[in-house]
Parts: sequence; structure tokens; C-alpha cells
Amino acid sequence: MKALLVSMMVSLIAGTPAFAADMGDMNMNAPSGKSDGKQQTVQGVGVVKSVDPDKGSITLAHQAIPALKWPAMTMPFKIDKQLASGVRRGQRVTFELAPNAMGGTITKLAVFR
Ligand SMILES: [Cu+2]
Repeated sequence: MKALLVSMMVSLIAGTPAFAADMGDMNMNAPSGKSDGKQQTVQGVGVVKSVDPDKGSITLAHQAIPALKWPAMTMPFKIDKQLASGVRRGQRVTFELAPNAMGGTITKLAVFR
């Protein structure tokens, strides 16, 4: 009985650092994976509906994006603060987007005249 308890405690103790090490590896790999990964981007055209540089968000009424099979719609995107500071509501823009399931991140943005 005592031996069983000890072996359970050993496996519990042994298991905890192993799990922590795995999590550490994940955290360390995440940033390098991002910088190394060449995520595909797509081009789009739209109108700025709202922009909030401090929150890193922009809402665009974008035209259809055939590469993603997206119809035209108004939706929010993540955006770098500096990039967001360069545009105002109502401006027509061309943009480059790194898409994900939830929308995406604007990686380039230019006022379209
Ligand atoms: Cu959309």
C-alpha cells in the first residue's frame, strides 16, 4: 500500500515538470514560427468604416475577395497601430490581409484615390 502511494506520488511529481517543459517549448516556438512562417496574404479593396489605432482594429466595407471566396461585406480586422494611424473613416483603401478563421490581420494598407 505504501509502495503504491509512493509510486503514484513519483509519477505525479515526474509528470508535472515534463508537462511544464512541453508548455515552455510551445511558448518558445510560437514567436519563431510566426516570423519564419510565410503566411499567405490576399489583396483587397474597401472603405474604412471605423478605425481605432489604440485597439489595433479597423472595420472595412470590403469588396469581394475571390481568393478567399468571401463576398463583399463589412467586417473588423486586426491592424498594427502605426498602419491604422494612416487612414481615416470614409477613405477608400487597398489592403493586404493575412486571413484566419476569425477574419484576419491587415498587413498593408494604402489610401486609394
Ligand atoms: Cu469579410
